[in-house]
This record gives sequence, C-alpha cells and structure tokens, in this order.
Amino acid sequence: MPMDNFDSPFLYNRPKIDTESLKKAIVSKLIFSIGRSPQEASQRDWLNATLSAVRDFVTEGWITTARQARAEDTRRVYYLSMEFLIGRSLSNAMIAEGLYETVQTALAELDVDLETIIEKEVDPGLGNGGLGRLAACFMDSIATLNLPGMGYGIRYEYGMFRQKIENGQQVECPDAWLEKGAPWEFMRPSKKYKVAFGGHIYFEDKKCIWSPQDCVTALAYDQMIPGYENNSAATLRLWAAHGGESFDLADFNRGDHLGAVEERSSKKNLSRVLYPDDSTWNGRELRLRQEYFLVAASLQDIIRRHKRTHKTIEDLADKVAIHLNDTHPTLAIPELMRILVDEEGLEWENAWDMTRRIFSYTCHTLMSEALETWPVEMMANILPRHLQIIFDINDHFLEYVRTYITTDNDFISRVSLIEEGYQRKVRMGWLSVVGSHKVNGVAAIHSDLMVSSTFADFARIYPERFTNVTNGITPRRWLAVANPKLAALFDQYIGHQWRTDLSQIKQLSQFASESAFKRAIADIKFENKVKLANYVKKTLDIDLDPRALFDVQVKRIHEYKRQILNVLHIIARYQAMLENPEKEWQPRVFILAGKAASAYYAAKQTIHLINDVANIINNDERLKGRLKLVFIPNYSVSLAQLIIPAADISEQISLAGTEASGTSNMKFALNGALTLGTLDGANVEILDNVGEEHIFIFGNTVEQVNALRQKGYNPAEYYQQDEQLNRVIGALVAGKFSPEDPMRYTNLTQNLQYHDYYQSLADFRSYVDAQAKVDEKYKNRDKWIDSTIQNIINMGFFSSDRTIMEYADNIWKVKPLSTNK
Ligand code: 26Q
Repeated sequence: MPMDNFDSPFLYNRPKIDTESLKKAIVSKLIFSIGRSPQEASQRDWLNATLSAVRDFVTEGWITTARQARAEDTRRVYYLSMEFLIGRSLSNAMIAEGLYETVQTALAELDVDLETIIEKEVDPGLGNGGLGRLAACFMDSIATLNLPGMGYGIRYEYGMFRQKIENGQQVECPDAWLEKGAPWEFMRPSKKYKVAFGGHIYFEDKKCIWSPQDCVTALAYDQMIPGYENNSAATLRLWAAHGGESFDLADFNRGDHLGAVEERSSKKNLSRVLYPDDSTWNGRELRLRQEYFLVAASLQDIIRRHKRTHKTIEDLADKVAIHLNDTHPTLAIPELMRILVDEEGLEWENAWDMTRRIFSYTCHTLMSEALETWPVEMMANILPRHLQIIFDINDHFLEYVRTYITTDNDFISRVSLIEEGYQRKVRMGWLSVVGSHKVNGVAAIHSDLMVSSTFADFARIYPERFTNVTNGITPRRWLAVANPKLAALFDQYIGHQWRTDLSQIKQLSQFASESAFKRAIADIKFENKVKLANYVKKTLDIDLDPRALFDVQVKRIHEYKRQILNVLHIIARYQAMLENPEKEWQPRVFILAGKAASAYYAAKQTIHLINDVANIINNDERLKGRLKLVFIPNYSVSLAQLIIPAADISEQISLAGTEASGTSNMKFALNGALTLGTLDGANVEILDNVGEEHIFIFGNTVEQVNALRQKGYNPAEYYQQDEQLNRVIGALVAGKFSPEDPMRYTNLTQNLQYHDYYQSLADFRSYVDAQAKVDEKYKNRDKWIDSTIQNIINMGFFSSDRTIMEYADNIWKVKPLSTNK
C-alpha cells in the first residue's frame, strides 16, 4: 500500500490524551471556535466545545480511512437510504474513541457536568422509525468493521416532527433541528451537483436526448460515523438542496405539520422536510422529486469518484456495489442506465448487465399498501427520460419472461413493471427486483413470506435472487451507550470484546447462576427504572414506582402493531382489579410511546385513547398505585436509550405476518427485558435463540391468521363468547374513558366490532393469558433474573455486525480494509 505523507503525531499508537490536555483542547475550542469565555459559556456552549474537541479525534481516523479506501481501490458499497436515524453523537463518539472518562473528568474540573450537556445535544430525527434506525446501525457496523462503504441520504431541514400531547391528542411541531447549529457535520462546498427535472425527451438518430425544465443544486454535508476503537470512521453524506431555482413545489397540504413547515419560509426547496409516513405509501409529487434528488446527486458523486481513479467506466461494476434501502431510492436503477447509455454511450445490454451487478435491494414490508407505485403520468412530467427507460427495461424483461417461462397473459400483467388500469402506475418493488442481483427480506419469516406472497411470481422467474439477512442492532449504541452500567458489569466479567464481537456475550453464562452477578443485573435494572421514573415525574408529573413491573411498547403507532390490543388488556386488568381490589395484584406500569403519521386517523385515535385511559387509571385511588399507564411524548432515538434499559417486558404484539422484522425487540432483549410477543418478524428468531422458557409467545400463527381470514373472520364471535372481552368493549362503547365526550371512540369500537382487520380480538384471550403468566413469573424474582440473563447472553446473533458481514460476504462482495492501527 502506498504510504501517504500524512504525518499526524496522533496517527499510530495514538496515546490516550490526558485530562489536562483535554481540558486545554475543550477550553481552546470554547474560546476560538465558539467565541466564548469559560466564565460566560452556557451549557450549550460547553456542549459545542466538547463536541468539537471530540470530533477532532474522530477526524484523523476518518481522513486515514478515506485515503486507505482510495489507495486499496477495492470494491466499495454505497448504502442509499431516504432515512438515517443516527441519534446523538457525543456519547457514542466518546465511547468509540475511548475518551468517556477523560472527558468526564476534564469537564468536572471545569465545573461542567457531562451528563447535563449530553442531554442538550439535538437528536437529528432524519427518519421515521425502524428502517431509518437500521440504516444508522448499519453505518456504525460498517465503520467498526472497517468496510469500504459510505451512506447517502438527505439532509432534511426539518426531520420527523416533534410530538406534543395536548388534551390527550398528538400535536405535530416542526423539528427545526438545524437552528441550534450542527457541530458534527462538515459542509463540502466543493461537492455540488445539478439535479434536473421535467422537460421533454426527443430522439436524434437513435439517441435519446432529455431536455429538462428545472434544475436544483445538491450540496454535500458529511457526517462522520466513528468505528469502535479502530481509529477509523465511515462517511454519511447527506444532500441539501441549494438555491432551488424557480421551483414550483407541489401542494403541500398534507396535514398541519407539513403546511406549517412550508409557510415558515419562502425559500421552498427539495430537502425541506421528511415525509412522516411509514408503512403506508403516500404518492406525493414532492416525495418523488426528493427520491430522485437523492439518487441523482449520489450517482454523480459515485461516478466522479470512480473516474478520479479509473480510466474507464467499464469496470464500474467491479468496483461499486449500491444498496437500495427499500424502494425509496430505486430510481437509481433507471438513472444509472441513463448515465451509462445516454452519457457514456454504452450499449443497452452492457449497461444493463453492469446495472444488475451493481444493485441489491432490501424489502422492509409485507403489506401491499406500503408498496411504492408512481402514476405514469406524474413520472412522465417529472422524469420523462427515466419513464422511457423503465418502459424499455420492462420490454426486455417481459420478452425474457415470455421466452423462458411458458405462461399466460395474467402472469405477464402481474409481473409487468407497469400496473395497468384507470391510472397506470410504475411498480417500484418490481423494478427493484428486476434491476438487482440480490433481493433480501429482513427476518427469516419475512423472507419466506416475501417469496410466497409479495414476490411469488418473481421467485419463479429468479429463484436464486432471493435471500434473507436478518436485521441486527449495534451493541455500541444499544448497550454501551444506552446502558453504561450494564456494559461496565459485562466488561468486568468477560472483558470488553463483546463490544465488537457480540457472540462473546455468551461467555457470561459461566456466571449465570452466581448470586453476585444476578444481584448486580437486578440492581442495574432497578437503577434504570428509577432514572426513567424520574424523567416521567419531571416531564409528566406522574409518579411511577420502580418496584413495579415495567411493561413497555414503544414504536410507531400503527393498526398492525396493535397498540389497541395492549390497551384492551390494560382495561381488562383495570376492571379486574376494581372487581377484586383485595387480591395481591402485581404492581404494573404500562409505558407506551410512538408517533402517528400526520394523516393517519386511526393511529391518532389510538394515542388519544391511551391518554384517556391513562387519565382515568392514574387518578383512580382504589388501585392504590398498583396500576399506572403513561404515554411518553416524542419518542426518538434518545428516548429509546432511556426507556429500553428500564423495561421488564418488551411488547412485540403485531399480527403474525405483518411486522417484517422489528428491531426494538432485539434492543429490549439485549437490555434484559423479556419479550411478550407473537410469532412475527424477528420474534421468531429471538424465540429460537433464547428458548421458550425465557419468552412469552402468544397468538395465532401466520397460517392461523390466513385461515381465519379465508373462512371469513368475524370479530363478534370473540367478544360475544369472551365475557371479559365483552366487558372491555362494553366500557369503550359506553364512553367510560371519555365521559365528557362519550362518542369519541365510536369509530374505533365499531371498527373493532365489525372489521378488526388486524384480528386483535382473535388474539385477546391468549394475550391476556400470557400476561397472567408474566405476573406469575415475576413473583419469583430469582427465576425472572435467570430469564433476563438468558435473553442477554443469547443476543449474539442480533448484532448488526453479523448482519453487515452477511451483506458484505454474500451480497456486496466487499472486504474490510486492512486495519488502521
Ligand atoms: C414511502 C413513500 C412515500 C412516503 C413514505 C414512504 C415510507 C417511508 C418510511 C415508507 C416506509 C417507511 C418505513 C418503513 C419501516 O420503517 N419499516 C420497518 O423496517 C424495519 C427495518 O427493517 C423493520 O424492522 C420493521 O419491521 C419495518 O416495519
């Protein structure tokens, strides 16, 4: 490897900095970068000075990593995602650089409390939920494994809305996360690309020419993603739209939130706001423009980088792998074809072969309403050349299908990239499958269902293309950062190798029956519960008893995730307690959190109901504090880091066959909560790993769900036959939880009684029974802790390092760079 003439005094065998030097570094940042004296500095000034000092440590490794990747010239992977939910940077970076204690001491000597300033850092909400957080865990693993890879996304000016609860209801506030400055990012004024839209196409000889109408500039902002103690860092490059010339944005009145954001400024642009939808697809024109914006800027950047070191574009597919995080960046497929054919002059066949070798695609859903399709007419207006290319891809594809598979016209119209009908639509999922060499689901059951349902026809055409890569989570953020005491305990027992090789956590099994170890685990859980209880007291003025069982469901609010089932059980428990107040009830705290898409009425009603029920329960003195319900507003990565380590029970109760994987289920288990869940998504693999004594599984299986649907599911049968359920529904129908507005939940109850698409009532009985088993088990705290430990030590498989190595080996074919010590 050629040696760079980059001699930093820190570069090799970098000495850990001492407290005095770090103090000087922070104060110097405070004075010279922030422009404040220590006497005048606010907590935020200290935060920014500290961030800036810590950032310097990451930067050196980052620069070397980039140089090394260039020098080694191996194949690289580019992860394209409309969302990256990276969370706060400071703690994670300090831990990655081995600086935590030194910074803490240095600040303490300056009379600054590290914990206080950590809480002041903004948490960039550049994602909706699971998919965005997965992308962030992947970046962390790419950095830690020293893989030649990079992420591309959008630097939304407004991330996911901030959720407030007013009168029990969700209120959306714009998330102006950049207003406080973004001290972690690097603006790259030299990395600018034009992105064109609209206009028309015409042919000159056989060559297609696109004459666009509008143009916007994409400007790069880089975020460093530090690897764990490896003197290396990956790049997450986010594009911001700049000076959008003459942009006529589509109407933006999708609920108050988006409207409010739009009105705040006249400088409309493409990277203004993240669409706050997950799971349901929303065909807004601006969203299509955003998707193309990401794709066009990223591909120009990738190709520029390639050309800088290679004479020809012909070997692009040997050097570049591009991963599509769901179909959101799938326009990259026709965009690459356009570049190769129109701009580079390659033959169609050659270009198509390269394209397919370059792309791979992950599907994150099973629900048909989540599949992206764009009206042909809309695409013709915004991306006429891409539409033309998609038609051409379709022609070649259908010709192939006709030649190789004897089939009927029905099959052809099912697999066509264009959905026919009153309004013709481009099917982005189909395009992703056809244009990629590998397609994966995100948990074993999901990948199986994918090939038997959503992509069944394609699995016949391309059986070798489909595969599974079960999701994972980074143990750095989700154990070391989120639960430092537990992490320290593990370090003490088995060393700190588990941080980069989570399978080592299994070694704790030798201490699993030692009483000192067990007590330490229980004590740490208790401390985490106290911490959460303090937060709830401070922000919501509700008293929680940390000795109670903490039962937690935190995730986006969606009918398929069945927060309603959770509420039905809480009401049933409430009624049972009132009926039999003298019984020895296990004290319980139910905690829920999550955002509802702005236009999703049923999800918003669910939030309202949770708060109404909480109000009644929390103020009912007959319960003597043995039952509490709290909805914690504004769920985010940083709140997850507070809530998850405090949980005893992890609610993963989606209808079987609807949750592709779930990832919070893994975070909870790693932090010692026991899963109460259905046989859905990654719960199935968690069951396989922890064993059935250490998990509470209930509810219908996918097969039973389908059978029920087939025979005609009738929710009435369930509540008529189940007295307890009948009373719960009865109370809701009678408006018992909203006495001032008894009709408030009429829609919700009617829906449950007559439709109940997600079969909550069918699973109610087994859910309530499973909840009784939870109480029973919690009585024997010793056995409970045994199960807690079994959950933790069997989470090795769920590290995103394992996930990323599977992608690297089987899909991307990229290898780690030689180490950067
Ligand atoms: C698409 C088009 C227009 C507007 C919005 C969207 C959109 C945005 C986000 C559609 C879907 C999403 C997010 C989906 C998501 O988070 N899926 C989750 O992915 C996780 C990681 O694989 C899984 O664990 C979850 O099961 C899955 O629900």
